[in-house]
Amino acid sequence: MATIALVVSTLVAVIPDKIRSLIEAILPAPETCQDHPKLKRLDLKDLVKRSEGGVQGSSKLVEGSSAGDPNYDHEAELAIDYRPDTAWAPERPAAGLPTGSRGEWIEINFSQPVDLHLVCVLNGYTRTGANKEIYLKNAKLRDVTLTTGANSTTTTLENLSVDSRFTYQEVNANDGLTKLVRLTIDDYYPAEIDSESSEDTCLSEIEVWVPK
Ligand SMILES: [Ca+2]
Repeated sequence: MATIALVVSTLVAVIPDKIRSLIEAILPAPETCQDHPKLKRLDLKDLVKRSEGGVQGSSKLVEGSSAGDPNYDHEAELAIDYRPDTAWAPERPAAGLPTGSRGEWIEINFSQPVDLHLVCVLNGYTRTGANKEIYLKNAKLRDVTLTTGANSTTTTLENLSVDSRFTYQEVNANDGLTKLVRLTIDDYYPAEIDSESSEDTCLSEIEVWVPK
């Protein structure tokens, strides 16, 4: 399939513009986090604000006593606030229990079914400037299960380098109407720099895309 797509795209590149636009109009539109001419991103933050949707996590990390500060209080809403520098993270495992966040989840519920076509994530704790090291000091999602109603699909996310950390990644999803999108952490990439936050598995953003 990839070979056919390559041949078609090569042919499209060398033919006149008018014919090319006709061919592009009948080809299926790409549905990726970077190229989505026929899809739009649902404004999850606004849905939550209007009580037409809700987001929750299986747990949340609270560092110290700074409840309410997004640098320390990692609630699920921080994964839908369009800010790469804020992240949801489940609570740290209790001392003596296995390290990691396996089985923890973040879930988005809608009051009306949405026509799901694409789910994208900004993985890890994506900070800028001098704080970019924080990306390496926290764990990232590796294997995830996306559940929509009765359906579920699995994806292994890439372990992006610190320089590529702002790249959104696609999560495999079954297309179709759903009132639920749940992302469960099956496994994680450990932090690359040892620190007190090494056991925190972070998700900076999750997006849901539907037809325009
Ligand atoms: Ca965020």
